[in-house]
Amino acid sequence: MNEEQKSLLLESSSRFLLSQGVKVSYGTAGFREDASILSSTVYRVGILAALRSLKTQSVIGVMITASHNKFSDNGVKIADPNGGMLSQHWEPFADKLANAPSPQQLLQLINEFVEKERIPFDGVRPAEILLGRDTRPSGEALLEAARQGVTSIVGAVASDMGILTTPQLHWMVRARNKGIKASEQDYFEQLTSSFRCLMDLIPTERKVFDGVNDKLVVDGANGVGGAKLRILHNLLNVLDMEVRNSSEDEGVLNDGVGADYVQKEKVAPRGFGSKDAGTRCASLDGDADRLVYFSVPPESNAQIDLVDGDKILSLFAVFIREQLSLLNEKEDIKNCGKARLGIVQTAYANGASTNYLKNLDLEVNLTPTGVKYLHEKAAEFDIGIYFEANGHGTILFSESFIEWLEVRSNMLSSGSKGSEAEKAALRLLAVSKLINQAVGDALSGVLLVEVILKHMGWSIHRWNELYIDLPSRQLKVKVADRTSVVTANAETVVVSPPGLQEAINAETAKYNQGRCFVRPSGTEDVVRVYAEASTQEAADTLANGVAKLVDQFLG
Ligand code: 16G
Ligand code: MG
Repeated sequence: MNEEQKSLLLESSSRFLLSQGVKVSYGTAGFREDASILSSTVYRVGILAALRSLKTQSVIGVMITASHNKFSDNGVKIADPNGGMLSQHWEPFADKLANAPSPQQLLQLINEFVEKERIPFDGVRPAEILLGRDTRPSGEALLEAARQGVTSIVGAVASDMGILTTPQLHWMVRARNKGIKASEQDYFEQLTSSFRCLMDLIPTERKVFDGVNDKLVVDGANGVGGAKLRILHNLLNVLDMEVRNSSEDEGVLNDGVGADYVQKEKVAPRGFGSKDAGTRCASLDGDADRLVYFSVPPESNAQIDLVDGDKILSLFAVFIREQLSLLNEKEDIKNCGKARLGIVQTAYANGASTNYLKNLDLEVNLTPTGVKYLHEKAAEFDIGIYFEANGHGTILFSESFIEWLEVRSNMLSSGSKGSEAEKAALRLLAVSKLINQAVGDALSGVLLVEVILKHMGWSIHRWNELYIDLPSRQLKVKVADRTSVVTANAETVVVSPPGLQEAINAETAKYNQGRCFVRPSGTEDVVRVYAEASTQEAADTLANGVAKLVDQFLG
């Protein structure tokens, strides 16, 4: 770094001093705190993004959002060149940068890192960053802090992409780096055209819907996803869809609404009730990277029927598998019909879903919690489907498989009459365009679920009956130091403190179909307990028993 660069960093960082006593942590997917203390963090993430852009010679994204957290919080997520989460290799630097106590120490840290990583400061390709934010009022000032961080690197350019969902920004970063059109309009265009393509490919005999189950009502968490979904709905003009709880409506972001609330509490969000009994409903989280479905039972006060990420995954798996077997029927393309399909879940996946998928002869892999782990694993397959039970997930297609599908589908569009195999190739290609390849995206998820249900001729109830969830319970335990819990084997086993896993095993063995694990949260100062058993009462008692053990070992 030359002197001009050093003095620019010193000068701008003196405007974003770290508040006394504040310690922030990168966590699972970026920094998240009360918005009032975040400006120095976001400014520094701006610097980090610019350095990452120089290092990778690619466009990087910075998204200001705190997802499903309360209204007064905010946060920042970083999108890497492929649209995925920031490389884990850079996370420790992110932590150090965010907590550097003074401008001098910040400069020293950057200087050392730049040398260690050999980040080119030759000005050949200046850093380029796309900035986005959700609808939180604190977002505007924080976006400005990010912009100032970016522009404290000489020559770096920050483009404000406006109010977006998190997956839209990730999509744009990926598209920009692939050299394809990357505006919000292009995003909508790609989603609508691939959705229409899938609708047109629904077998004629299945095109008769019963009308009763056709309507979809979506809870937008009072956030950005609701507003964007309304735009998509208007553009499509074919879905019977109502969006409630959008940022344009009254109501507080994530307050008694949204996918996180619906999935964890198993209750209907605000604005939904017995009037919606039997209707197919869906819920997005605050930044629209999670999606769950549900239906409201006729009796008021009853729990909803939750159709969570595991069931969305199962629906996608059934559909993809059907298309692959259609491809397989044709002798000359057998090899590609045998494309490697992989499923990726976490330990939170309901045991009944994992059994169901294994019974379909699918390869099921477990990874630790957090999109970066699931995504990485799913990318190993020709088609990798990953989902967390909380509704975050997507379907990844390998470049080589997409190329192969393109060859098949070109043959079809150039006039040959479509065989079942060729239609299956076209469907898979359309899915690869509809479903976000960068990160889980509730908007593209809704469209894919809707068209698959129509393709199958299934109601939400038929879909929900693919398997019956085992009763489960999640609890959180406040402990002095959550980092003293260390896990292995995709968080299914505690290795430290010693003796805790043996105690959990002994407790779990008392229950029919019992399964239980504990892990430190990556986003909150707690240890989480998950328990599953053959009855709700048993799952509750098991979870409570293990929570007590955690307390004893760590309290
Ligand atoms: C973050 C993760 C999500 C994970 C959750 C777990 C991303 C984009 N988001 O929200 O995937 O399920 O953390 O939270 O990776 P926890 O560690 O507090 O249980
Ligand atoms: Mg989210």
